Amino acid sequence: MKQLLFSIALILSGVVQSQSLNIIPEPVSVKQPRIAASYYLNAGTQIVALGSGLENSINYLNDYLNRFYHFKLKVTNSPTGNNVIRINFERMDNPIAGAYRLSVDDKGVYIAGDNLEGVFYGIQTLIQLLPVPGVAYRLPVSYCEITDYPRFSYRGMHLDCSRHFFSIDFIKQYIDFLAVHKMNKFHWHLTDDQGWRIEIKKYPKLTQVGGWRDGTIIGRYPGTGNDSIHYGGFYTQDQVKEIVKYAADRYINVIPEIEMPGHAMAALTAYPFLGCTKGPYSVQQTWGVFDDVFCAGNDSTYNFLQDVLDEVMALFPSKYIHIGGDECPKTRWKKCPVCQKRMNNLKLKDEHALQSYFVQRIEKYVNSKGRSIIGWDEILEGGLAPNATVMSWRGEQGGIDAARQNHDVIMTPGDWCYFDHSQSQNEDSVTIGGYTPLEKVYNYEPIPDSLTTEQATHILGAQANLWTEYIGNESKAEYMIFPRMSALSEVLWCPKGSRSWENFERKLITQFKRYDLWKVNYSKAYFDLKTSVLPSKNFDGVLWKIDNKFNKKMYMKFMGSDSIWGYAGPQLIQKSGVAMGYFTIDNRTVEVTQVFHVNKATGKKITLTADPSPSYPGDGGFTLVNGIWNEKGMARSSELLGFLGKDCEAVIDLERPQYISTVTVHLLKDMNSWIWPPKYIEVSTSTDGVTFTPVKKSDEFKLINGSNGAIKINFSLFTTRYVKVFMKNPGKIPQGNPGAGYESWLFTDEIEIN
Ligand code: TNX
Repeated sequence: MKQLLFSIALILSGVVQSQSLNIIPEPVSVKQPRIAASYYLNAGTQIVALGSGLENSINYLNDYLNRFYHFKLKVTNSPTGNNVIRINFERMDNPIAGAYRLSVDDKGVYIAGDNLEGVFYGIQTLIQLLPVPGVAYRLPVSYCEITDYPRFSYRGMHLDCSRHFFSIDFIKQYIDFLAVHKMNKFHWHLTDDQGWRIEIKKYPKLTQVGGWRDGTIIGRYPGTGNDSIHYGGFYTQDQVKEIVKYAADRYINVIPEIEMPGHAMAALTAYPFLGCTKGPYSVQQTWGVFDDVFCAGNDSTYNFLQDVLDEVMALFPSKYIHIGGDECPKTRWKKCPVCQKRMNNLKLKDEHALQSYFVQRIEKYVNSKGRSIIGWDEILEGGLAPNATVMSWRGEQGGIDAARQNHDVIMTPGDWCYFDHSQSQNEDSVTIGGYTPLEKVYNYEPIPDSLTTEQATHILGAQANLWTEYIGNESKAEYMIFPRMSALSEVLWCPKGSRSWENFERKLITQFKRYDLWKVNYSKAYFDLKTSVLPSKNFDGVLWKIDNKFNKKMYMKFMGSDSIWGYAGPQLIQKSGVAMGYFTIDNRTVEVTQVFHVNKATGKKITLTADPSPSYPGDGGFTLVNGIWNEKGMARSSELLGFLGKDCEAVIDLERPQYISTVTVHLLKDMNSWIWPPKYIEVSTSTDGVTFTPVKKSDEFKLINGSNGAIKINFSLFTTRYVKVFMKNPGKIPQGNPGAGYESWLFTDEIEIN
């Protein structure tokens, strides 16, 4: 009865906000009739195009229908009957191109765009009104009235084709992914240390030599070896033209990025005269930042880059040319007589000013050809080039600073927009690290609160970056962007404050079916079980808590045993092994496993003398005795405690005197990320927890795998109740290492006592 009343109420309530439609990004306004009804699109539907230049939109619709529903529509100016899609223009005067109106009723479908983009987006919306999965000859389209327009003018996706090379076919597919999400900027990262990917006629060695490397590291940096496989590829100028046209037909602007002055090893390898030391150089087989960069002193560098940019600008009609500007070490410039001479002549105060000179000189050239530069936020250091647009990637601050200096900004802050980060805490494949789940992307707000209304107008939009160090194939690339790209599309399109995560979650179920229809790979992390480890009240083990957001019944088992039981609350774990939890939803089984390493310290009372850094707090001291080793480097930083320039000292109470013979401290070592093992560790013991006697010290750090390692101290068997473990921070990073002169990080994840 209650339900009946509810449905009557719904029928009478008039317009409903898109509660049954599944359009992503959500349109600005959706009205549906009181009583749901549908128009049916079929092979007899005719398209009437009332304006000129509408071929792109019509072709797109027909290609989509043909691919996924196996029929096409006829275009005519003299339709018979009401089975018609009418396409037209209507002035809507939205400041940003792309506004449209769409209505579906008994007279068929009507789409009117404010301009060509608008029509195209109207077609995208119509496509999303079609049933999924495809293959039906009569497609119901719900009656509705939609008015829609974008919030931001820059709605972008980036793809790094240097670290790994992607085929022209995949680039086209990627552009189609943008199109269906009503995105309009494709940032094509074409050059870097690991490969130069764009043919430049005047300098053929850039691709002949710079396009290839003789191997790639295996696994996460620094890697477990090198695969020694000759790897590379490049895009010919004809292929580039093909991509630019393909994108333009979808109202997508391709912005090429030619990296300078850093990330230049591939170019230097091809033409060693471009570097300060003149080589020899090699195309890099590992990831990171390299000291050899374009020489900023020699005019020949600038002449070369201008020649390259001439060819690039001839290929890409884009107003923006991205010139990189990030992560440029000044090591070589400091020693290079030509760079130093230039600094002297120009009275530049330091190498940052030299970088600024470099970027400004290139900007002047690009501007002289009627184009503008975009640079990563490092271009703020040492003085911003006068007309540059800043891409803020090291957080939001670069964007805020640039907007305050009245420069345009594109937001790509790592925490929300780096799609090379993991989206699941149970990620099995290697990623660069970080944790950027779907909901986090969805809740991103590109305009920082601290900007005035006037400054906020400089935020043109945002973009997600797909760096491909650990993305070696198309399927992985799809997995990393989906479904996060769908979330980002709402961030960029929907009016501020109108987004609804609940509504997005509802639409996701259909969106997953669309991905299936397109046959693309995507992450199922949305369904993930949430897990946590908690202290047990009696210090007799740890509790494993699992949760799902769908209120589904969950089950548990221990691997290697046949018994399965219904999960009834946090499970006490008292022995080492692999625990597994799972549930089923929508015919899929979602499972999670956790390896526990139980020892005498596990779950015991622990006190830290000083807190870890607020950036890496873990669960405080408990993290060191929770029975979980961090087996994924920085990728799972919630499992670690980080101390910046500070020592770590922990006291564990074993509750009663116990025999012990080893203490093992699990640690991380990744000098490129400024993470060093402790100078030494020292174990002290006590019977009362007050007076401690030092027992043994050790500095014998052993790498176990990747960046994970440990220091283990062996004793001859003795008894103690309290164990104090002191880890000495190694202090300032020595010269000749990344981050030299800065405080080093000490990272630990477990203290094991046996
Ligand atoms: C930083 S973002 C880089 C890239 C890496 C990326 C990995 C930026 C301007 N530079 O070279 O691929 O981190 O997340």
